Amino acid sequence: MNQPNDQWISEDEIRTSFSQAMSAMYQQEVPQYGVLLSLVAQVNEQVFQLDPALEARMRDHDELTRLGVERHGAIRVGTADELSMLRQLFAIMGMHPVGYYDLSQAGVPVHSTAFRPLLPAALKRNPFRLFTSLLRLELINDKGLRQRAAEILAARDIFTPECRELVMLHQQQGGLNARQAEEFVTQALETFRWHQKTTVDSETYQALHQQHRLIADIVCFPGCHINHLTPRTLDIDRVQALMPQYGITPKAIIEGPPRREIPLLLRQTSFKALEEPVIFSDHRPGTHTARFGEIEQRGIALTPKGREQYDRLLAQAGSGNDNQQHQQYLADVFSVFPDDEATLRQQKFAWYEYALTEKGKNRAITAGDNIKAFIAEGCLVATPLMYEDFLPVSAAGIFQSNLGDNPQSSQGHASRQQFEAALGATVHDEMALYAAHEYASKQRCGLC
Ligand code: OOG
Ligand code: NI
Repeated sequence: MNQPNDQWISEDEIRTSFSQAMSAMYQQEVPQYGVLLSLVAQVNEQVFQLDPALEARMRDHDELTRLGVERHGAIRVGTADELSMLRQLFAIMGMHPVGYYDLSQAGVPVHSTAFRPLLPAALKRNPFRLFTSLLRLELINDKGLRQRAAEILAARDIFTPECRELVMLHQQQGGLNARQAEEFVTQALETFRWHQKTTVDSETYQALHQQHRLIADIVCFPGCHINHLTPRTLDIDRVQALMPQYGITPKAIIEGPPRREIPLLLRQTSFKALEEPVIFSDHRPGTHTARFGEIEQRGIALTPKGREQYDRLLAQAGSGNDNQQHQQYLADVFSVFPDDEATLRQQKFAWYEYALTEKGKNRAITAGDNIKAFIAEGCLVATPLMYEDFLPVSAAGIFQSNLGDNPQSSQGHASRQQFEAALGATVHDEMALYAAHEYASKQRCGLC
């Protein structure tokens, strides 16, 4: 068993350096991402100007630190070995696989998880997450092409030798010192860098591209380039409306729930993927379209009961032709969903963190005491938990908005077992994490 060692750099620090390095690299690679970052920062500032109480509340709950650094990204890998190596690499930064997302239902030949911090303290420091998808080669129906793709993938190593060594070193000694941690960030970043040169000739690229655009994206390059990074806004409707003024064309509709008094789960929108020049291995020039930008607005985490209702209402609302119409449909359908903190809590639709006030600390509280009464008396406060995960229907919408105008299909069914076998670990259940957070807070208050 490895002992903690005070010369080791903490997971939180390594994750923060890595997320910063990734953001700097992506700003250079995709300048529109930099524009989006400043637009989001500007709108967040305006939101605080209009609603100083929100800023004060976020400051009180130590939520401002994460807002400034918060982003998620997405990557796609081709093999089980790549996925399991990523798991080991992200573990060094305190990022672990949470949730299983089956995208094959939506015609996208991948299944996914999100690597993210698990515990409240780490999430507060920096909640950096990476939505990570694994190609499902078995969904390529042309046998010859499937074989070819497998061979191409088997021949590449998306990790530098130094990165592999540092991951092993970490496993042996139980941590990384400052110099090693810095080198680790530099080496790990290489896996996610964009490469203009493909590993395949133009004919192979075309054949894979024709099968599915995503397959070409995953198979034909020497690394697993980061395909977007997403800052968190406090007003997604405003950013969506302002994007064109900043030379950015947003996708038609905002995914997820409608605008609410108490923001729910996750709302997302993206800008279209760029057409970028590439050079095939036979020296022919071409283009590849994969990398884009996205913004998100995060809200309250729902319990299984609340989530079931969300999924039902979302399916009922369907999809409008344009964003305005779509948001109107959603707002109408979601009018039956509670929209105040107390009702969401009392009906057990959402997760909360409980804390005693000064007054509450002087009271004897026992398990089974009435939470509602304590809150009313000013002895207890309940703060909603933020949703830290993703939504499969929204993710499918984001994938599809970047797959061009002719949707390609691929039939499949969820295969969580197969995904976990490739990952070399089981994925954490996100609901269990929220439940544990709520339970621990109740325990601290003496409520259970
Ligand atoms: C991932 C798309 C999903 C999200 O925010 O839901 C996603 C991808 O395009 O690789 O990032
Ligand atoms: Ni995303």
